[in-house]
Amino acid sequence: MTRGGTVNSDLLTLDVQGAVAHLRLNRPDKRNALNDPLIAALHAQFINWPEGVRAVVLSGEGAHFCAGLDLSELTERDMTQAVMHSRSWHAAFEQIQFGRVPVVAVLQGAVVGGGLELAASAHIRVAEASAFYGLPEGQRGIFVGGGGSVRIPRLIGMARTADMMLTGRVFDAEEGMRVGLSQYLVEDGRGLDKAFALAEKIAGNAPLSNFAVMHALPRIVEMGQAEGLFTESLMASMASTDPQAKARMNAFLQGKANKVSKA
Ligand code: 1HE
Repeated sequence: MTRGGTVNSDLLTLDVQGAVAHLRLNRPDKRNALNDPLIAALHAQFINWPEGVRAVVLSGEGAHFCAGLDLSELTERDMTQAVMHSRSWHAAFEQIQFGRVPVVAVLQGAVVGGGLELAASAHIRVAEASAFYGLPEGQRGIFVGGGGSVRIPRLIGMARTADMMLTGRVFDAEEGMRVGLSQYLVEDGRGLDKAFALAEKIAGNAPLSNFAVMHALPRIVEMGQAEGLFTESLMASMASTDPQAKARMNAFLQGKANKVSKA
């Protein structure tokens, strides 16, 4: 399935520019709905980044980020196949959240159902003004199965998630930004520029610092205070004794590194 760190699939398009990889869902005629081959391709890609990749921009081709589960597949499964299907999404999205490199998602148009579950697996979400968020599973007679019940309440709280699922409430881009579905909101057509600017910054960090944010922070958040503080000390000692940390701190002390500024 993979060759030279690149998944060979028509459903995904990959461009690598230096340290930043751009991965696009490439099923615009079906609004980037997620069928089994697309989930498998995502899974394979997120465990196979070319060596130099340090950050990923994930976007959807066309006017919509992703219309969620490919509903045409739903009728074909019995209960055993259905639970395995959900587990295959979990495995793929786990690789996005807890993989090797941070992921910046660009959201436009529909970010619904499994599309929102996919977006919630990324580390940073940049929404364009056209973005809207929904969990239509209730209307379709199903339940989230791609990690939505775990990740979405952690972004926006259980009550808002339940409201979306029970009533079909749709948040527009402004509301989504306010409640925490995106960290950035930009004009239509500006999402990729913003995401690449953020990804370049992320790619410039020490790899061990990015590792700590991706792998230690979300686990510490789930711990009790005593365990969290202890784990933080271990992670901090690993990061601060890495040669990258020493070099970067010396660069600052010699006036060769950026100051903290709002720009
Ligand atoms: C699809 C899908 C899909 C579009 N599965 N084929 N997701 C949903 O319930 C969302 C369903 N989709 C929509 O509400 C709308 O399509 C959109 C708001 C996303 C876009 O609307 P629009 O007017 O731009 O496009 P369209 O005309 O509705 O769709 C274009 C084509 O894409 C059409 O196919 P065509 O062959 O007639 O051209 C649609 O059938 C097709 N299409 N969305 C299959 N989702 C792990 S559990 C996760 C559970 C879920 O994700 S539930 C939520 C499912």
